[in-house]
Amino acid sequence: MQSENPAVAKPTPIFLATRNRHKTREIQEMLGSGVLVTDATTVPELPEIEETGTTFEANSRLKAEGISRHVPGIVLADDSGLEVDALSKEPGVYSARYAGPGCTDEQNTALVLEKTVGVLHTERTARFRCVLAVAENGVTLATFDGTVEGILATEVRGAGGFGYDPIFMPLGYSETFGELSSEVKHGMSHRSRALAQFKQWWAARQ
Ligand code: ITT
Repeated sequence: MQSENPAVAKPTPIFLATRNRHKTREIQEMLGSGVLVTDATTVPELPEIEETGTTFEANSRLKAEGISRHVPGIVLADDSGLEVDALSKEPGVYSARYAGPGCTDEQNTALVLEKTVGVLHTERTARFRCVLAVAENGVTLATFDGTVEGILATEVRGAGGFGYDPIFMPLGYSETFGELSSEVKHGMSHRSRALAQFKQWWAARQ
C-alpha cells in the first residue's frame, strides 16, 4: 500500500464562475498544477447568471458576485470577447451569442468574416479583451483586465484554441491563434495578461 507523501502539497482549489470549458482549460494551464480549477459545469444546480451588462467589467462582476453567493471562498469570473474596429467594436460583450442565442463558435466566426468581406488588411484591426473579477459572498474584491491587439484574418485557419481564435492573428504573427500553439497564445493573450495581475493579487492575499 502506498503512503501519502506529506511533502507533496495538495493543489489550492479555486472556483471559476463559467460554463465555458475552454476558459477553464486555459486558466488551469496558466495557473499550473499547484492550483485546481473547478467550474460551474461541475455544479449543475448553480443559477444561470444573466449577462445584462454592457461592458466586460460589468458582466464579469455579475458572474463572480452571483456565483459567489452559492460557493464558499473566492470565486473568479472571466468576461471576454473580440472587438473588431471595422464593426464599431462588435461583437464585444455579445461575442458568445453574436449569431444568435445558442449559436456555435463556427457560426459566430462566419458572421464576423461575412460582415468584414472587402475590408482591407490595414482596416482589419481587432483585439481580444478579458476582464477577470474576483468575488466572495456576493461582493467584488477586485477586477483585472487584459488585451491583445491583432488583425482579423479573411478565412478560418487552424483548429487550436476556441471561439474566434481561427480568425485572429496577434500583432507580429501571420498565423492565427488557431494555428499557434497554446504556449504562444498563453504568452500574450488577453486572458493571460489579466490572470498575471490576479496571481499577484492572490499571492499578496495569502
Ligand atoms: P461564461 O459566461 O459561462 O464564462 P461564455 O462563453 O458565455 O461563458 P463570455 O460571455 O465571456 O463567456 O463570452 C466569451 C466569448 O468571447 C467566447 O465564447 C468566445 O466566443 C470569445 N472569446 C473569449 N476569449 C477568447 C479566446 O481566448 N479565444 C477566442 N475567442 C474568445
